[in-house]
Amino acid sequence: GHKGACLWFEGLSGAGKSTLANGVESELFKKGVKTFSLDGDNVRRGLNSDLGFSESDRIENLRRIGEVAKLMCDAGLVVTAAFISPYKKDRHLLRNLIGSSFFEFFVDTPLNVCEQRDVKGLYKRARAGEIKNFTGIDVPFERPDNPDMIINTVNQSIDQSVSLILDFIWP
Ligand code: GGZ
Repeated sequence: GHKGACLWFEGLSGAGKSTLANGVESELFKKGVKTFSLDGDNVRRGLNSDLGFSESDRIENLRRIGEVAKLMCDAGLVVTAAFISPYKKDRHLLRNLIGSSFFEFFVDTPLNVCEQRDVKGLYKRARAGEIKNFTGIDVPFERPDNPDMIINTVNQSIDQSVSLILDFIWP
């Protein structure tokens, strides 16, 4: 069997984190690798349904996800996690928790591009003041200093990024 790993995708809402995680997951599936994907849709509705978007709730959100990812990793799964993860401190904690099988992919899509895409109309609502504490609008995203890879979704296709990620994990 293969060794577990945690592939962590961070960046703004609408940056393309889930799309990339899904792309990586389907390539791994073809190779017979067992994966599990964690994202807002499956975690914030269940395990973390008591949490919102205040700073302390986000910290707790990521802490719990990290613990779950670690368990799955220990079970030999390749876990993909797609969360904004806006604070440096929490990303450091995750790396310390999970250790050498933690890989950090910064999906570096600029705010103006995410805002133009606005797939879910959330930026529009945040600009209108209907959503408070929206990352990139009225609360910050702290750019990582040293991610394992920076992914450019503007000049590079999803397929190209997915291949680079796979080459990086299994050279
Ligand atoms: C940021 C928000 C907010 C606020 C709801 N700020 O594009 P989406 O919709 O599907 O992804 C975003 C998701 C962010 O949740 P995370 O668990 O990834 O965030 S964190 O890592 O900071 O805990 C967005 C939606 O939830 N959403 N309100 N105020 N994104």
